[in-house]
Formats: sequence, structure tokens, C-alpha cells
Amino acid sequence: MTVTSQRRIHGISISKPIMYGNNAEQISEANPLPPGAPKDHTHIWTLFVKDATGQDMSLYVKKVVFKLHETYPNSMRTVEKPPFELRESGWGEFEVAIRIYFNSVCGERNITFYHNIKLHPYPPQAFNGSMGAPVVDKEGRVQSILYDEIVFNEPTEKMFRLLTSTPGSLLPYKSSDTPFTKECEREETDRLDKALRVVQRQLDKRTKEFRDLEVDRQRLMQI
Ligand code: SLL
Repeated sequence: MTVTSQRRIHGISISKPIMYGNNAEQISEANPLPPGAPKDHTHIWTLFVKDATGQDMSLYVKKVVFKLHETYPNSMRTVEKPPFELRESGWGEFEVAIRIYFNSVCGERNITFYHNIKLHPYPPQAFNGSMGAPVVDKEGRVQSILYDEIVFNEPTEKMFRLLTSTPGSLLPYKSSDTPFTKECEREETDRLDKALRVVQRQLDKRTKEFRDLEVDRQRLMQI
């Protein structure tokens, strides 16, 4: 990794909204036990982490490692391409550690966070309105999903370009590491400033949308 590609933009941070959690369905005739799964498994669940705006996370994520309960064979599960999700069956709820490894161009250390896999639709009061309380969707699936943000402080220049590219687009940046002249640098800073303002507006809008959705969800749970 050259010095140029690791150069950081001071004074800004970029936040990427993410959603993570699990959904779960009871084993039934319509939703049978996967071949080879132990007979005492009662549910099929999917655990996932994704970009909340629908952007392809592999722009900046190299892999996601899910550390399951030790009752699972090969409890460290690595997913190296999107969708960053895991489908499994089981009988019990447990806490899973989710570790995100970023692309080396990001110059970021990995991050770890935790999620409680939920299989059952508990009454809302059991969670006292706390985040991540499971809800049941129209298809009868249990959903326990949280919204969060990954904040990149003083991102590298390449990382900044990655994160401010149009949502869902392919990498628009050139990988040339030619040093900037002063003038180029000023132009580049102006361009980045403009891009940053656009992205910030989009993020503010999305954040508000997700907050509103969370409020609606909390309200629905009280009904
Ligand atoms: C506990 N919460 O603390 C429980 C553990 C473990 C869940 C739940 C399947 C493992 C297998 C499974 O559902 N494990 O295939 O046997 O005791």
C-alpha cells in the first residue's frame, strides 16, 4: 500500500447506515428441515448485515465473520461476498458476534458487534420497548432487526471516493497513485466538498426515514 493511497482526509467523517439482525421461521411442512439438519431443530433462521440504503456493501467490506454458538459445528462462519448473510436451522436463541473486515484500501481496522438471534415472538413488554425487540411480519416470520451506523473518521482518499460513489454503482475511481499537484489538489478538495454535501443530504434524509420507520414499528408493537 503506497503512502498516497493511505492519505487521509482530515476533519470529516462518513457514516454508513447499516441494518443487521435475523429473521426466523418455524419448521413446518411448507418450511421443512434442511437435509442433514438434526431432528431437534425447530426453526430456520437467516442472519444478515446489509447497507441500509441498499448500496452494495462489498464496495468497502471484504468479509463478514459470524461467530455462532458453540453447539454449531464450525461455529466461525465466513461470508466473503454479498449478500453477507447466513441461513441455518436450530432450536435455541443465542448471542452471535458479527465481525466486519474492511477492504484494505479503507485503512480501517475490523469492527465487532453482537446480535441476539431471536426465534420467538415475545410480547413487546418483555423488551420494555428496547431496540431489536422481535416483531412478526405479514408472512408470520419473526424479525429482530437493528439499524446502526458505521462511522469512518478521517477516511483515506480512496475510501472517501468509494463511500461517496452513487449508491449501488460500481467503483468509479481510478487506481492511479500519482501524487497531486497543488492545483489538482484544490480542485479535488472542491469536488470532494461538493460530493460530501450531496451525500450528507442523502444521509440526513435516509436517517430521518429510518427513524420514522422505527417510531412506526414501536407504535405498532404497542397495539
Ligand atoms: C443456551 N441459548 O444458552 C441456549 C443455547 C444454542 C442453540 C442455544 C443448534 C445447535 C445444534 C442450536 O440451536 N443451538 O445443532 O445442536 O443454552
